[in-house]
Amino acid sequence: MAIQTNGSSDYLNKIPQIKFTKLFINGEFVDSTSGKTFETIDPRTGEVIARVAEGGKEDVDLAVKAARNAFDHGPWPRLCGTARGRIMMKFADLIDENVEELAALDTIDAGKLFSGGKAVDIPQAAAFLRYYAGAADKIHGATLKMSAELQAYTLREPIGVVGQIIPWNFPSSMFFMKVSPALAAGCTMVVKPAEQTPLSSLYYAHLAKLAGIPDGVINVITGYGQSAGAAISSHMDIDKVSFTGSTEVGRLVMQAAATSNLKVVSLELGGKSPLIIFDDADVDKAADLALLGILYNKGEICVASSRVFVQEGIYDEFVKKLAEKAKAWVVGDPFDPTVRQGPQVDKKQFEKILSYIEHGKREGATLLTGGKPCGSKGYYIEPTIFTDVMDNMLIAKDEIFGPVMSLMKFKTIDEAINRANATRYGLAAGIVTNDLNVANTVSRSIRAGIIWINCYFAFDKDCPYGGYKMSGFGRDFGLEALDKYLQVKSVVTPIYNSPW
Ligand code: TXE
Repeated sequence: MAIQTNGSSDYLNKIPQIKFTKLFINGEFVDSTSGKTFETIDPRTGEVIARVAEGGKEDVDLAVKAARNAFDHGPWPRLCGTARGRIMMKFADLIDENVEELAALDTIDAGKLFSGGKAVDIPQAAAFLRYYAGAADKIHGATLKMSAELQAYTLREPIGVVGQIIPWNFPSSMFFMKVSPALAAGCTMVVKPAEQTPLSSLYYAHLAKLAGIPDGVINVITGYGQSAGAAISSHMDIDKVSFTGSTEVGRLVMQAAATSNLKVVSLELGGKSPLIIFDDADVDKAADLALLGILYNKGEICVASSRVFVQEGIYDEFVKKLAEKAKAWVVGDPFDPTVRQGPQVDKKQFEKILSYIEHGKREGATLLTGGKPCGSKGYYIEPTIFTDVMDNMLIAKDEIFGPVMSLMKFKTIDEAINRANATRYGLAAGIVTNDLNVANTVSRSIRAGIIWINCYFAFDKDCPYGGYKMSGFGRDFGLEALDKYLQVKSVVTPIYNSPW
């Protein structure tokens, strides 16, 4: 399969100048203490885009010191919620003014579709800020009538200095999914973007300053996970760490939190989400949904529907439709508006996906479509669908995080539920049926944080999602995410005539 470019050089106009490559500490862009830098690579070509400051433990220490000072002595946690909200709204407006440039940064850094960045990721980043800005002045405690002698009220206070460790698949949405509720709560923070995608985070640091976020409230440390990331999760002066990434690293983050200062942890980890399609489904629509569920963002999404279960009555027809649609799916330069799938984020991820494909072939699954890289440069992979997949094959068990679907046939509703639940993960699930009883039964029976009925990836900032089982704990989105950055203090007082 060849990759598509629209043949014109229009996209060259979209390639942004790289303006920010240094660490952002206490409101200033600074070099790393060691002076080290690392390369960030364009996955469309494998070429270097820029060198970015490589933050290490010393830099995390400086950032935490700034965040601690801003929390203990600065205005941010002490401002009334309305004032915090107003500054957050300004921050969102600045994002709106720079949508194209920000989308282009994520395209060259992560291989994400430029059209998707403009229409979804960047507007969503601003939408997160506005949603939580609106909540900033509605953070209330409760009044408790305790006994004849005592009464109490509760205060919901910001948790303190937060470490935010971010993955590379949604550099902009993830940044604001984490930063927005923390800002609304009145926290200060040290953000570590993934080493593959540091560019937009640094741009957001610049916009935060322009918006009037006080120095020290948002610090951005670019660098590697084993050094900068580990320094955050083991830091003695960070009160909470919020992590999104692999289950393996999630475990390390939790261990580091336990052996340092027992900081509060929330984890959003991997998934192997099932999409269950019943006999009464519209086959054409169901095939579209299944394809979107695995190919959106080139399969680099934690809730990808990587296991598709199809009921036996429509299985053959479904397979035929799916193959036709997958073959027509356009892979190519993510700046090209007709392309639906860009390159995988980096060489490591590209090779990991290809090795799972080889494993699938060796395990005896049948390749329906794809199975190979495409193009002569960059990290592009064909939309790949395996049939004849058994539940115990590695491709059906592990998170591949790429455009690779495992397709399986089932007979009964109970079988579908049992097989869908036979995974260590529990992030999301999809159900396609017009039968309300089936939809309700299955959605109650699946152990996952979000269930989509007759839709997929139907996210909204107001609708919480997160993991069951080894997909982590804590919820992103909605007011549940705000709670992660707050803690409750009870204030107890005797009442008149009390023996106290
Ligand atoms: O993730 P890592 P990787 C899954 C997906 C993917 C696999 C590996 O299956 O193929 O993970 O991707 C930081 N202490 N997901 O290796 O390493 C790291 O710098 C503290 C699912 O890129 O988990 C980055 O900022 N931090 C996922 C972040 O953790 C550490 C999104 C994620 O990187 C660290 C991404 C350490 N010891 C990958 N080591 C999702 N749930 O959406 C690394 N990091």
